[in-house]
Amino acid sequence: MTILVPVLGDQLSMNLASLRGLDKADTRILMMEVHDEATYVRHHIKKIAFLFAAMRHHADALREAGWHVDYVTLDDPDNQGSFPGEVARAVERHSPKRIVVTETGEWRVQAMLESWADRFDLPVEIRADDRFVATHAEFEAWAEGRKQLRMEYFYREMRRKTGLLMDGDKPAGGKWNYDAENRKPPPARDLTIPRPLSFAPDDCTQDVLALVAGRFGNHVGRIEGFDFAVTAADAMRQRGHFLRYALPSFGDYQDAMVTGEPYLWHAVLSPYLNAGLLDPLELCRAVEKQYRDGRVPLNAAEGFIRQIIGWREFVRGIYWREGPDYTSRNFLDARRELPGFYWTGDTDMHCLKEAIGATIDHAYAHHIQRLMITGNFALLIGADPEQVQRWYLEVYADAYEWVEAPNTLGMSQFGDGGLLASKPYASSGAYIDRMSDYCGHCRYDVKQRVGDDACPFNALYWDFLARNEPKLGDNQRLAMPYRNWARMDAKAQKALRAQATAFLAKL
Ligand code: FAD
Ligand code: DLZ
Ligand code: SF4
Repeated sequence: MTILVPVLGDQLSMNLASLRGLDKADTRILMMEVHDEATYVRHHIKKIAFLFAAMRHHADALREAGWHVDYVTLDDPDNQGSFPGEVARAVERHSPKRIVVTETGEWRVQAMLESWADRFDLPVEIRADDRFVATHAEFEAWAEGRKQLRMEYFYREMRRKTGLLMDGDKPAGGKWNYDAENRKPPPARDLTIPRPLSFAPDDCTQDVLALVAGRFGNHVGRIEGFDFAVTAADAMRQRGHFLRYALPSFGDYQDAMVTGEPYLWHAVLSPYLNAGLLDPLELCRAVEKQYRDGRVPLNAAEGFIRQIIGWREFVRGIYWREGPDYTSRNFLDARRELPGFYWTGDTDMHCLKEAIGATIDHAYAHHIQRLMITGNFALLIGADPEQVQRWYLEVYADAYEWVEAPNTLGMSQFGDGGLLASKPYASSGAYIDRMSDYCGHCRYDVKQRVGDDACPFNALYWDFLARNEPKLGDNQRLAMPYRNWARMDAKAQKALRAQATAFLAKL
């Protein structure tokens, strides 16, 4: 009697929980390219291509390992276009005695899985996704009773749990966090900046590119230049490349931004981690080894490991703890439409042009571009966080709601009122100028606050603080900017607010 195991697009791991312990002869794996998943938000065309190509290669790898796989392509004339529709067809084909599946990365899809037992009148076993370090129960136990949830304390628990960068019960080097060493200004653009590997599409990937270009040509981005890794082996090559060439300076330049350099010393591994081609804990162990072998400094290794077992695990914990309504929270009551240039890059603000341009070209932008350029601007203009959140889900190849929503709605837009971040990540042009070379290439003057040539971020920043004072005025971490605002004379305040109002009216 057959067991049916649906494997979703972000479950491309050979060691997936739902496959463990099953007899290959009795198991039918179901993988499906479905229209609903490709369009519930209009995903970047390269994101869809990456996922379908990676899914097809993964199906081959599973077959080579002896599994029976039913693979439904998007252009199969019988394709029902949805997970439930395709599971229904597979149930018809195989009359399974039960369904086994790994929990998903989104409340929307989780609700589908939970409805299948009734719908198909079959036992459905939903297994925990153990590709993460913390279980839901562990996160709950840690969060329970705390007034504030702060990543740093959770991260220390994860260091203890995994033993990563631990010397006995003490953190390696004596400190938990070396971020103070990680804020170097941008280096000059030069040939020592590593570039991620580029992978030429094989025949299977070429088929996907043609299919996706034909069906989703009206989605953001272009299919040309597609060079993602789509197999676990190639993802491992990019991992090795990162460890060797980029990791040593990862910490130093983590917050830097340079014109024409979309990747800098970042790993460019998130699409592979999130789809399941790479294992996060194994990656962290490899990073630690680089440090222990004396090949990378501690600030780089610690900074990187914190992103994975700290931030990545922390945002996942928040997403599942907070429930399906998390994505509709709007603490600041922000209602503005996200400007159209988020989909075209057509703006004269150079920083936004760079960040959005990279996003459209590569379905990638590094963290500080996402947070301090596109996120910061959306926050300052009062864009509707739900719209902002959908944009991020659409445009990045690594975006799945469990990781994207807390980062966008929580960290970047303060939509959850400070659950995830202790203050809004709002800044004027001065921060962007300090951490990038963007302002030198811009038609605006970052030093000016009012006038035709003034950097828009400046007036928008003060206007943001002034307009949200009833909600943010007592935030201790904003005490200094609010004091500076209060010290400004009424005429200067009025001029800044008028400048912001005029800019917003033209958006
Ligand atoms: P690196 O900078 O090299 O970092 C290494 C790894 O650490 C990443 O691959 C990622 O797995 C992990 N990581 C780093 N920061 C975070 C974080 N804040 N949350 C979770 N994991 C983190 N990351 C996603 O994976 N998917 C998203 O949809 C996503 N949306 C974001 C939206 C906003 C508004 C912001 C500010 C950040 C978002 N991030 C998201 C986090 C981060 O920007 C990306 O993980 C990172 O840019 C991926 O590129 P990289 O692999 O080169 O990362
Ligand atoms: C993102 C995505 C897309 C674009 N297409 C598919 C698909 O056709 N088939 C599939 O199994 N998964 C796809 N995915 C990933 C799912 O949306 C993802 O599994 C859920 O959002 C849960 O994280
Ligand atoms: Fe961005 Fe202002 Fe700098 Fe121009 S001057 S790049 S708009 S921060």
